[in-house]
Amino acid sequence: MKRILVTGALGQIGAELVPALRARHGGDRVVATDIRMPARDTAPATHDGPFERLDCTRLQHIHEIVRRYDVGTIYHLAALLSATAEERPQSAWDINMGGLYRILEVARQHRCALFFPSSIGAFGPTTPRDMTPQDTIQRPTTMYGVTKAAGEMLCDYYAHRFGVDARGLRLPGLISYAAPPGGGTTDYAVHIFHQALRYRHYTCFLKPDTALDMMYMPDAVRAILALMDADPARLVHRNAFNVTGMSFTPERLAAEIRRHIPDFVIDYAVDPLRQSIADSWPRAMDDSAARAEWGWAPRFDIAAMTADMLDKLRERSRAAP
Ligand code: AKB
Repeated sequence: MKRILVTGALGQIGAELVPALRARHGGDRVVATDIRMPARDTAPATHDGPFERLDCTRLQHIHEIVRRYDVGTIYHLAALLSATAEERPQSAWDINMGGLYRILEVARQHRCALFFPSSIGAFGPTTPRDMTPQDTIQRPTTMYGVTKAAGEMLCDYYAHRFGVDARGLRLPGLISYAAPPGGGTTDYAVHIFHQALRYRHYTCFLKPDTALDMMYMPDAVRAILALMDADPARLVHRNAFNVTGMSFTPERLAAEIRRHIPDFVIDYAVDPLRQSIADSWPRAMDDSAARAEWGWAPRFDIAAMTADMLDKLRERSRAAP
């Protein structure tokens, strides 16, 4: 059996996708890579299987790793997130677009299947924000969104023109306990849990009534695996499927946390950059294409996610030395 390559393996998705892939296929069959070296003893991506340092803008190095490990499927997670991409738009273009283009070229030449995570960021202020359709207006106003919308089209192009089995999801904001997100607009929905447990207080960078589409990471990992397992004959879209788990505002999430930590307090210091990005994104997407074409259904709503996040973070802090 050919091996699986994961780029950006030390990031928020990789930290949970790599262990899930290793549990399914065996540790040595999943090659975790990242531009960073892992901090000693802390990164699950480096346990039970190979880890390689990889800069996805270096074409020859990607070829070399794919050849050396006999890779058949690539999960390309390496990217800058929305707020960082807005601060460093030129680097975001090089990393997000340049990286994807090189990965697609390697996939074409080595006949690899590819997973590409797009995002709610691929939409913009002229897109319907509620029940955002699968096929609709895409005029993003951020560099992150430009790279995600163009990335979706590039994946479709490689699928139709060269027969690369490129599949992908439009992921909402992801909430997870295993690894922190970095540089995103939806990151508040992770930071709030850490601060609630530690200080009973969180200062949010978005306005209290900013509704955004969100998903708990176990659902995201299930969605990625289910899409990659799906029968290609049933896939009408193949790439850039809307998937959603829940939609909430900061004040709604704070109220849910208060059901477990009654003295938790939230206040607000709005960051204009991240607020303007959030205001251009969907509040809730219509994921009926994913449901119909490959059987997608989320398991976690805001109540189940909040209870599980708090349990898991408490367990981790008890286990910490
Ligand atoms: C971000 O906030 O940039 C990401 C995303 C929604 O794509 N979490």
